[in-house]
Amino acid sequence: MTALDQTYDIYNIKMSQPKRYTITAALPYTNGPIHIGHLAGVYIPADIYARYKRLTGNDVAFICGSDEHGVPITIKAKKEGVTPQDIVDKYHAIIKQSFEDFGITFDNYSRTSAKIHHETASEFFKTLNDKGEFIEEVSEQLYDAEANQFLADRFIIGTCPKCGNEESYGDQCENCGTSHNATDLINPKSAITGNVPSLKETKHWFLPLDKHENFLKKWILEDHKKDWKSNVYGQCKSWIDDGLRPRAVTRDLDWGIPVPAPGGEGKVLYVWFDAPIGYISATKEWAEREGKDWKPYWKDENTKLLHFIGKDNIVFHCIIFPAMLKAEGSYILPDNVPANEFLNLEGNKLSTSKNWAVWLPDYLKDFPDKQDVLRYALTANAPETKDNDFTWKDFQARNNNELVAIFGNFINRVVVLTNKYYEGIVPESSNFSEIDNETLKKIKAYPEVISSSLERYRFREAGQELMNLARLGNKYLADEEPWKVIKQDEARTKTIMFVALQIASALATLSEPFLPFSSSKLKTILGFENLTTVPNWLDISSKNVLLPSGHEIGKAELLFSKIEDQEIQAQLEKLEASKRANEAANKVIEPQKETISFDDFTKLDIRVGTIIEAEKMPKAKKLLVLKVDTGIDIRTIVSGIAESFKTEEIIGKQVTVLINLAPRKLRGVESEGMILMTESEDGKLVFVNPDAATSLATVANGLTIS
Ligand code: B3M
Ligand code: ZN
Repeated sequence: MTALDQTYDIYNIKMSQPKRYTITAALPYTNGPIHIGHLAGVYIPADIYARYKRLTGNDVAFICGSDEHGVPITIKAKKEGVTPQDIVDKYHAIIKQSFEDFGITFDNYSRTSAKIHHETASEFFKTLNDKGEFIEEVSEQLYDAEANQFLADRFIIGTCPKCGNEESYGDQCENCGTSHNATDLINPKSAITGNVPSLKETKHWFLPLDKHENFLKKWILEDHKKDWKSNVYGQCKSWIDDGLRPRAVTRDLDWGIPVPAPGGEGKVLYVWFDAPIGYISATKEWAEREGKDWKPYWKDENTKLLHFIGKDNIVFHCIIFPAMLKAEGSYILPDNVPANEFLNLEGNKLSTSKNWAVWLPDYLKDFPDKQDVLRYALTANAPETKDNDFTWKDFQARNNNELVAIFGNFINRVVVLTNKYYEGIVPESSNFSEIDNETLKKIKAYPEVISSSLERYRFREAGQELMNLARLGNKYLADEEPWKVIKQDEARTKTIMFVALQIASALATLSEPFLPFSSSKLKTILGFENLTTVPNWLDISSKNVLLPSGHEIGKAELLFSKIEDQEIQAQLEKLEASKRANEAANKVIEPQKETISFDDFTKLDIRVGTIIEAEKMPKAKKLLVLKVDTGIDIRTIVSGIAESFKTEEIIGKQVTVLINLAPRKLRGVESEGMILMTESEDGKLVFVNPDAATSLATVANGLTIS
């Protein structure tokens, strides 16, 4: 905590002084579009926070950009036969567009291939090098002789020494989150050739984390024990407890920022060395454009620096980057790193390689005006303290039962009735009842209630509090029933509508960080642009009237619309279909088996038979017990097709049978032959069909033993 925070209660925003905030969101790797997991974990909370800080009068620099170096990008380029620059150009544009589409209000979205970043990162490295903050060391690193290349980071796959995951990368295990050196991996293999690597000597620059251990211990384990989230604190503690070791910050690669030091030829900065400096470069770029000075945002002790990230980035933002900043000496350190856990999708881990994801460009195609719905559903389900699951059913329920039925319904009633009774003019109020006074008092408390959640990075809670304000509005109307009262008491009806309009105005303002598109629509409906003073966040708790009598509002417009069951079903089917297509695309095509002689072939006695009975084999998922009429006899054949066919659909079916296969017992049942099966293009098991005009020679090609 800075001295300023101790003077002003940070949870009491009325008293707090405007501050300067540098808010960063993890720079996405530019090797693919972004999906809902990224949005939920990093960009939505960061945007809510940045918007909220701006609305409460603070000076905010909200910074992000594309992370364009690193091995995943070179791997993708290799796969597609294009240059790494082609890859980053393509995805930088797509990702930037997605952020704009979802209303993420970065002050600057830069990229690490920008000149200003190359210069800033090189300078940073040189400063540390000149100060003697690195160790230069020749060591043995993993080398792929066939690819003629050192194997850094994701070019190497092996068993994680900590959790035993066999698919860990050289720099980090995605299963347990541990960050390690490539040489720590057990059974390492080259991701390029699959070869077992050899060791070869090479020189690198190492950041001696052990040298910073005392500082890190005090700064994290003592100073931030209370205010950092427990998942973040816990990861840092276990890292420090395991003992800190020097980490190489250079790599033998050709894609990245060249090492600016003698002997650095052919080497680049490690992506995790340059990427966080990207936050600084992006701030510089923004300040230059805006005619501002960038330095206070990174060097003034009164600035709050916050990093919004996912849990796999914790060590880099809490240990390595702070050690770099400390070693450099002129920078502030992060005040907080509110990292989130992971979001799952329909019960499974989000996965780019398995195409188990909802990509933002795809979502927008299907729901072109529902950005706020996704923002809301992801906030309501944010993986703040543990991994969480996104389901399309929950998404639908959040929309239909909350946004439409509570928020939208309340606004609609207020606007329709105001137009109907008073031609859209806010009526005069008279004699507030006890309930009115209580309701007006409750409205005043909301900014602080929501702020208090946001200040503690509890975005789910904050989003629910916002919905509670809409609930308050709905309940007020349901209890006061202006549509009934108007028949007997005009003055009372006016007061009820006046109060309801104040709730609507508070909602318009307080919803802005969460539902920016709907908030702006609602402000237009309420005619905010014609107000002399537009209510801001702080006004709501201090002013008695937000929308004055005599002010004219606009016509009703739907803020949210119902999502039907078929739309949800379509999304579920789309997800399954893309997973299947991906499995088919990744299917390994078996090489041709050894040639057999014609004599061998003629030994096979293949006939057309008819299935006359079919039963499931008890306690066996895959097996069916069939009775097949072969033309010479009726025999039992056990076939492993139970997962692809129902018993009733195959009875009477003509099939191709190999009848002179030596009998074999399967689960105690003797099988006297084999039904010939093959796979269709989409990977489904199909019978080798005796009706089709296929010669046995082609049929036999690709037979599956079933
Ligand atoms: N690009 C990792 C990631 O996308 C990385 C973040 C960099 S933040 C400086 O998970
Ligand atoms: Zn692991």
